[in-house]
Amino acid sequence: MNTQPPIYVTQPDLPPLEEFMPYLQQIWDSKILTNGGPFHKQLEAELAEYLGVKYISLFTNATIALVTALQSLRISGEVITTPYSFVATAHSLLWNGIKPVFADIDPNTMNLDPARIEAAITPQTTAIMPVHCYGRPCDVDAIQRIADDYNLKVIYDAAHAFGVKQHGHSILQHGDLSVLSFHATKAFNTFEGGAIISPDARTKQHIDHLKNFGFVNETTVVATGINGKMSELNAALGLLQLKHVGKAIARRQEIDALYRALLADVKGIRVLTPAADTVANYSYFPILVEPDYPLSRDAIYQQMKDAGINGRRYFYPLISEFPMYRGLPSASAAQLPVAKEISSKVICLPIYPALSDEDVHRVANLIRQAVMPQLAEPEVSHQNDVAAAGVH
Ligand code: T4K
Repeated sequence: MNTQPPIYVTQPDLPPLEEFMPYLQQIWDSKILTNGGPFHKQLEAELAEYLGVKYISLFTNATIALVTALQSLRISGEVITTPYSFVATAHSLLWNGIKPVFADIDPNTMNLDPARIEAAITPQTTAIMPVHCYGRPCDVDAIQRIADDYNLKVIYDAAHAFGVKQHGHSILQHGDLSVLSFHATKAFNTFEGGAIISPDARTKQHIDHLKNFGFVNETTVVATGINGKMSELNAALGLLQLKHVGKAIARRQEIDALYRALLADVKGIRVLTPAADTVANYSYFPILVEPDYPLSRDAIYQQMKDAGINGRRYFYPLISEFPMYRGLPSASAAQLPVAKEISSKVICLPIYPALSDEDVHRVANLIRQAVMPQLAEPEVSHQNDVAAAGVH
């Protein structure tokens, strides 16, 4: 019987509580709790600086931000999106009365395959909603070319892509809008939270009106807005988290490198190649359980669970398999063979700053044991493991 404490796929990173007390004191003194208070303004400014973007609007969560992003661009008709994501991506379309059209993914990036996007365009298509899945950048140039050719908007679900850069620039600068999540399970969390990145001040202003019921002043409402505002409590936490997030991502990177080293020689376990010229945030560590591994994906997943190691099958089932989507013509498995296959092979392993090296070894050992029962551990030191994996 397993007696070790359970490990979860993630655990939120939290700053020392005493560091948060002065922020709480300020909120209690000022009694400004929400509606664009001082912490909200400061977090927008500091995040813009940290992320290398100009215009950011904070939200209560990424789902409301996605719904609002679509509203702000008046998207209607059909939107091409990925089935390989968290269900909020497609739900944001249905909440706007938009028909999702699923296109298949690329087997290496696990993001929308540009060729499949182009093949899915109809006269009703108005936009593309790609996801930077696991924070791995989409093929942003190819997607923009398609959008330009067919006059389509691009709204990136960048829920996983906090701080991700490619070719020296923020990945959030692409498309018409990008949406971040600051949920408890993300690389940067404000308990709940999210944001929209806009390309210009005018778009940001419109989005800021939309997230505040459409008010522009005390008596004027210019749009059918919603309440998507981030509270001062969440914004204050965000300011403090920002001071620690660099260290947290650095620790994630070490864990990523250690997993890579420990799993490199395990037959039947595929680890994703790091994206080229990319600064990653290491928020997920997906592995693919291939047919030459001695156990099925679900069997090893269950063995992990029995041992108290709670990986997650992100993203299984596919969004297109949920009841509100499976009747769509684009949802049939025959049209989405790559997504279907990846979804049947994936397990996201635990990765978060507080995860110890010992626990990483515990996870990797369990996966190794099915292949090499006599040699659970590779005979190299941790230092060498990390060096061999090539920290990227
Ligand atoms: N777009 C994409 C691509 C997304 O991945 C997401 C969210 C969204 C949009 C929407 O963003 P938000 O509206 O949430 O801002 C989790 C998250 O709830 C969800 O935010 C996330 N994606 C998704 C990928 O993962 P679950 O159902 O797996 O969460 P849950 O509660 O099972 O948490 C996973 C593990 O994390 C737990 O086993 C333990 C740990 N945990 C979780 C929470 C919430 C904690 O230790 N503390 C906590 O407070 O969906």
